[in-house]
Amino acid sequence: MAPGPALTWALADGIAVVTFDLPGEPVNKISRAVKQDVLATFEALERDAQVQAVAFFSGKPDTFIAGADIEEFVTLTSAAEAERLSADGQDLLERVARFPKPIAVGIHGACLGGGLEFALACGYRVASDHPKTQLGLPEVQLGILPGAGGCQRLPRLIGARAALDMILTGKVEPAPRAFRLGIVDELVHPATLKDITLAAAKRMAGGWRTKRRRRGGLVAWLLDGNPLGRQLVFRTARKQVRVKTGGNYPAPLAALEAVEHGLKHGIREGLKREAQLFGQLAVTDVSRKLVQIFFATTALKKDFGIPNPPPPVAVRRLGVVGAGFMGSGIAGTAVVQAGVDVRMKDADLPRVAKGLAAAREILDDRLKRRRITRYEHARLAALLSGGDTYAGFGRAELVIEAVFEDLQVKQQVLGEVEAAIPESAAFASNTSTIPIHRIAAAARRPEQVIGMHFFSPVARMPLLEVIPSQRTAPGVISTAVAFGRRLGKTPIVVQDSPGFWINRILTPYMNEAGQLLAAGVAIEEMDRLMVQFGFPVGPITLLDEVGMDVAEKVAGVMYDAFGERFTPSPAFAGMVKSGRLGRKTGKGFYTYDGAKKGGVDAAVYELIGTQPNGGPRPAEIIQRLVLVMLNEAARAVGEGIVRSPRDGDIGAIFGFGFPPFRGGPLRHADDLGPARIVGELERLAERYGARFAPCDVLQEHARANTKFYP
Ligand code: T1G
Repeated sequence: MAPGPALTWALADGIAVVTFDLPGEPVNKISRAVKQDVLATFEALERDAQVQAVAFFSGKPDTFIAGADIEEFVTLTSAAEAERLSADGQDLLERVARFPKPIAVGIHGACLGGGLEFALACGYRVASDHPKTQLGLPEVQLGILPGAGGCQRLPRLIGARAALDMILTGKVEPAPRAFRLGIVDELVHPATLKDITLAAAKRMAGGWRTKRRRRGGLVAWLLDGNPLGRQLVFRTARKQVRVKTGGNYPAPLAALEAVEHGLKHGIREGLKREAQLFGQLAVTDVSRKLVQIFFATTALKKDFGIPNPPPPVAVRRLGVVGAGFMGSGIAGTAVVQAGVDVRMKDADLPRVAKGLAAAREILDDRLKRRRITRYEHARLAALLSGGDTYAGFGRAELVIEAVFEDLQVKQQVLGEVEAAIPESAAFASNTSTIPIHRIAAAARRPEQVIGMHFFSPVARMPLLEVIPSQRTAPGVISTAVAFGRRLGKTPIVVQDSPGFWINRILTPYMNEAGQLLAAGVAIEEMDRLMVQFGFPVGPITLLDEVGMDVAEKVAGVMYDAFGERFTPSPAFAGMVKSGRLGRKTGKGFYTYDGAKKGGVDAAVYELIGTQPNGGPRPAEIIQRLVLVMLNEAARAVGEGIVRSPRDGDIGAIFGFGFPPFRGGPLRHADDLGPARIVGELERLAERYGARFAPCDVLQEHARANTKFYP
């Protein structure tokens, strides 16, 4: 079988230097064709007597191997076919693991899924100490499990606990941590990766083999090293997974079973069970949805939201006005993610100092979690500065304001910033509701004004709404989108309309939560039901996190803009008056002891004038909350608030945690079926009012039997 084009090799002093470089593809991925190629190449290497050992590298600049070709999953039609795909992958890597000549692998860039499984099948792993070199088995994030031996080889290499920690979360480890865990044998400077890997192959050709010691000392021996200890590990992990997934994501439990089965019954039985479980998972609707989200997010990585986007301006200095919770979050994230110079400004120095300290906490947290070194921490901290004047703004390419959510205040800041920055610089508002054209109405250079709406906490929330006004220059749009990506965010470009996308669809949901409270639904019951539905937290907890004052402000702006349909719930009014703003004031609907959240504060029922005596049945509670959101989402799509259902769904998932396994509000609407939704909404409208009246878009889909996704 002639070797395919993806793998090439050359002999160097008895070492076959193999390079994997998939032609025409930005990343290396293992498709059926590549598997054939690998098999043919290894046959040739085995046959060639001059080959004493193999050194394996990627020819790609930033990726080693990104895993199996995810596009092949989409075509799978049965669990049996998927099981076959997994078993084929296992057979290939079994061939590599049993190859009669030693294999050393040099890893630079992303080494994920089947890519790491390949490396685990090799005899020696060298990794470059570079931010791009990341290792992990992220399969559960695609609703599947590591199906090419990863559930067998990783636990045997680093112990059950450390392996489960990676496999059950799908988290990706930077190279230094992968070295500390024992996944890679050597961590080297990128420039020396090739030589050191070749040297290792040479040593192995001479019979040398590395001695790997089990890490973690006595605890590791007690827990990982014997069946009893492992039983405890699996029991604990199973409990944690059930709580975390809420039973909505079958992959982590299946992966746990594949690991446990293999450690109990041996690698052969483990591989069989692994392939079986992979087969079952790969054809589930959950996996299909998560794979759709993967491709949507990778497509969004290249999409600037406008046709023919001009090249973005590279932001080297960022100005941030407003050193409060959002401003300091933006400043800290900009320094740690993009490494840009950040100048903060607020009304007085004590506020600036507080903001700088909060921004530095984001760096401290990265240091504590060993994501950056002490040296990097010091270097990045030096990029942060601030004052109570606009000194230093003269060199900024971009300024983001995060001041009080008030039009006049924002217009005043805009005027001050325009006077301090170069004409070519852009001004972005972090407003969450106020239309950008209204803020820009006071601008001298309205074409340089745009909205960049971050979500709290900024360092953790992945979504960024980029909102151009009609007058915003295309170059400012691409600059905002590109800068958002450098902050590690997924930007979606949305229309300049009150509440943009996220608050447009979230506000009716929050108002309905207020209506249900007033109808006697208990706070913890409502939150429990929506967590069960798949949200990370329920609507009432979310209100406490966001802050009742912010929620009230948003609800007011939305009511002014859209009228009766957005009537704020009377239940919430008393909260702000009584100073119960939520977590930030230590009391809201729930009690808080410092950062620790307590139970519901029963006193709020009296405050909002209701008693938790039941209200509608659970199914109707969920239905009212979800359908009022889907209805508004459909209406907003009809108005072009988002450019595609894809952007809308990714926005809702990344913006406020709409359940990923449901694919987002618009995919979920497609699954429920527009006709059924219209019927239910009409029933709810009759009973509870016009806010449930089905929108034209849904009625049209119902009439034409069409969906958001063709
Ligand atoms: N399969 C198919 N296409 C892939 C791919 C993959 N594994 N990885 C990337 N792409 C495409 C992507 O869609 C995009 O396409 C282009 O490559 C560049 O990607 C048996 C079964 C590697 C960190 O989950 O995390 O192995 O838009 O824009 O920002 O156990 O891509 O150009 O047409 O994202 O530099 C497990 C997925 C698979 C890793 C690079 N692997 N990939 O990020 O580029 S399951 C993963 C990533 C598995 C085994 C199982 C990232 C990246 P297009 P990009 P990037």
